[in-house]
Amino acid sequence: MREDDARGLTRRRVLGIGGALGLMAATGLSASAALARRPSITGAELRSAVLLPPPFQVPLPIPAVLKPVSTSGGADRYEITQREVSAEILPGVTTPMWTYGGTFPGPTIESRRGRPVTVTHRNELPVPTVVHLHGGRTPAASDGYPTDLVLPEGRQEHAMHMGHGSEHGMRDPRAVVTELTRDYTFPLDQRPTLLWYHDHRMDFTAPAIWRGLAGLHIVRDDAEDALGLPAGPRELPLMIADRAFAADGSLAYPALDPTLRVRPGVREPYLAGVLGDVILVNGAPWPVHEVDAARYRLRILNASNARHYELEAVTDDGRRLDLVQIGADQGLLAVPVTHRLLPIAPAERYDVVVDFSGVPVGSLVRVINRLGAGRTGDVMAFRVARGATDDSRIPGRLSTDLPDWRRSDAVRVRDFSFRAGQMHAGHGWLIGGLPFDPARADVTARLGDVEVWRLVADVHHPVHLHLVGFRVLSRSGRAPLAHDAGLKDTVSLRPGEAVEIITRFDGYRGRYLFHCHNAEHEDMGMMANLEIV
Ligand SMILES: [Cu+2]
Repeated sequence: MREDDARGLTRRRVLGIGGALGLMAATGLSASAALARRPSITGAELRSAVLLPPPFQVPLPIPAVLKPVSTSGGADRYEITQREVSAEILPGVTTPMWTYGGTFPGPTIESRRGRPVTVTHRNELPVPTVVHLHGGRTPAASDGYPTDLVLPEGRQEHAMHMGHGSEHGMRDPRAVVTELTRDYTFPLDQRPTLLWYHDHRMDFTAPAIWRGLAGLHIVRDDAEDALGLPAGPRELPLMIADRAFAADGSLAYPALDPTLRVRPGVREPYLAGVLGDVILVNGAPWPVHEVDAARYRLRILNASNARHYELEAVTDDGRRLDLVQIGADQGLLAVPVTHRLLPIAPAERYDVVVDFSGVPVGSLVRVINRLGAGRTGDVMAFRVARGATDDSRIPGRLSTDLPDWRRSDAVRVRDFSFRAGQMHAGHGWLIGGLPFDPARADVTARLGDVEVWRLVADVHHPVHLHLVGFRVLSRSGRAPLAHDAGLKDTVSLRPGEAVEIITRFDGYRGRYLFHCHNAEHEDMGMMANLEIV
């Protein structure tokens, strides 16, 4: 495809709020009619001002596994310093980034189910930070509530003046603010799965993640280890994230306040979400990885702010390899589900086995993005380097502990709309017609209660609940999709869609959140309180 064609395609397919919403408003289209013409992407794409490398040249980095500073007393203790570094993301280009421990992605933490972990985060960045372990079953004090700031050293007095919350002026009397360091404690009493940690600061989550504040956290247990799934070098974490680069090599981002301190939000036309034109996997642009002709377990996370992908694995001769899904956001499925095309929204994870054994040695398997155009249509590639023996397996039965909540178990049904609207006299993204306010009680749920939630969207909204996993019951009155299987913590609402989920609020009491994980939407109001009592 010529570059000109690719751009034209991008323009036609990328509709933000000026697209889908305008379409519905201006033409009086019903939601179902809009659904039929729904845009494949919500957001607008930034274009890099540096020369981009050809695809499949840079080796896939595997984030280092962090060593604990202590393992005594039945718990593991880690230390991570949040600091600015100069990274080389594009070959020969220097990019200042905000990192966990000096790398993007940050170091991976490997944990065992039920073995508590304490991570001491030290903030050496120029702004306050908040760490949230996405998908963690975490006591509220360590869940990274957006106003529970860790201030840079010497900023305590300043924050007091501004009212213990965001410097944007939203006051939160319950905020617990610390200076320089904070201990986050994770019991990890939960199903084994791929979690990720990232910044969650009030009003500025999107640009902070964009600058590099994201890392992986894997939880394992004996039952999963015993399944015989591909392991060791044949298990690969893949953190997919799009970025764009300015002429000086820095990450481009259309922040209204480039210091990320006072005024949140992004410029037009990026209000519906910021998309980059470079696809990174584990922090490398369109990387390539040499594999054996054997099964691999790919633990895929979409860490993009707003970009959705539809992933396919395609061989040189145009054959599509099966993507055998074994796990979802919250761990193993009951039985494997085979996909050819796997949609993945921001913050979702899929645990997938791909078999390279039938692929000729020396050839390439490309992972492509069916929602992309031009360069964003490629993600990464595997080069099958050698024949190999393979004693891994995919058991027909993967787990037997998935919750099977039924509608009749639910004590309550709640409805929430996720729509564009007015906020502070400007553009916002609202849940139930309201922008986020830390001081407002949105949902109060009793510990142990089962509830059904009905979530309705205008454009794409990947909706995430903290603390609990849930199951997808229906999509617009129909059965869930194949990739909705298992236990989720993020569900991708598509334009005009109504999705029902069911969950049980268990684990811990306290103040939690639910929000859209389009990070720009989240910063522009699309978040609400979930109080467990
Ligand atoms: Cu959203």
